Amino acid sequence: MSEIDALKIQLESLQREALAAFAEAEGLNALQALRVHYLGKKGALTEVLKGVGKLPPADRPVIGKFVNQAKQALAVALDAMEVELAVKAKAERIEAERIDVTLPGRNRPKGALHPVQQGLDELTAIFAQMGFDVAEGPEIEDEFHNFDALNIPPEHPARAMHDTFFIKDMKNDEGTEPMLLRTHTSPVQIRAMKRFVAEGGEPPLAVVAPGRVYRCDYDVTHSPMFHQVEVFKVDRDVSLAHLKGVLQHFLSTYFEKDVAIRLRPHYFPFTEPSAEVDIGCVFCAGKGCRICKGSGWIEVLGSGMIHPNVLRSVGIDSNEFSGFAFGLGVERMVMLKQGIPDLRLFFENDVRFLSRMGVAK
Ligand code: 2U9
Repeated sequence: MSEIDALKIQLESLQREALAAFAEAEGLNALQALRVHYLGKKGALTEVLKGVGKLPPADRPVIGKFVNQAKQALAVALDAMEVELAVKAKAERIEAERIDVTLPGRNRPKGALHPVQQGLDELTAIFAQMGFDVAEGPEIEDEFHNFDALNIPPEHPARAMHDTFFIKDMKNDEGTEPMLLRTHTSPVQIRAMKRFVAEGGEPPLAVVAPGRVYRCDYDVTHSPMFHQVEVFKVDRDVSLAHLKGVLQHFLSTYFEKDVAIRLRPHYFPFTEPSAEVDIGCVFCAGKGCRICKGSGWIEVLGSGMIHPNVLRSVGIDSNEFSGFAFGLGVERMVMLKQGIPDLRLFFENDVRFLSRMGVAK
């Protein structure tokens, strides 16, 4: 066999082998490796070309043309295969990333205010709607605003009853008063009245004071931190009848029905006369049940006519003006309205409870 025929056969077999390898290439990287292997500078075809040098010069153009045709054929086959593999790779990627747009969306739990905050807002709004100004004040108070100004002098048993958290080694700015965590929101009312008088105001003055209060007390019905809403109105000729009218409107609005109310005489140092206020039991409509202990009535708040000493302590003339005041525990009101059996549920932050109350619905 002539040298040139041997080279031709070698080339044909190389071409067959290459085309078969291209057809079986697994991916674009493998194909690129094959391109280098057959057509690269040190590739198989180049090796064959080296043999051309050994041919007689007359034969060289013939075999040169043959080699170029083989090169061309391999390049075309590689390009075609590359397109095929790229299309396949894209199709696979699309399949892998496929999303079903008809699936329903994932529900994200919705947040909401804590039930106590919802209660505070709801209660405050009722009074704001009736024309009471909303006032807030410091949770760390001095003894004067928390006790003395409210007709609770030192040694008064009411001070002991409040189970106060005193703040060790802390005095007011003047260095004259011990400091404490307020045991009720009444000091906010005192500050509101004092500011009003200092600014030359003349009653009427009507204020609602919502907020957090503290007492060193912890059992089934008491938490060391709880919330109050306190309300007062001062004007000429304010009477118990005004108190009763405001209470009737407030309690019927809050409980969303015509509740019966009754005032029972009581004692508070800051009001005279004082009364505890009951509503007809919202659970048994007055028939008597476990919640109202068979009485048909539930105690909801404390109230009275502001004591002349309290008015005097803020510079309001008690001969000219009178006022009513009342205070309520927010947790208790929310428990009664929502039928919550245990005060501690408010503070445990168990999502099963919170979600029933409007959080994470
Ligand atoms: C001023 C004058 C008088 C507010 C009042 C009560 C009666 C009362 C309790 C209810 C449940 C507190 O949260 S509770 O434990 N409050 O019984 N509060 S009269 O009297 C005031 C307030 C401010 C200047």
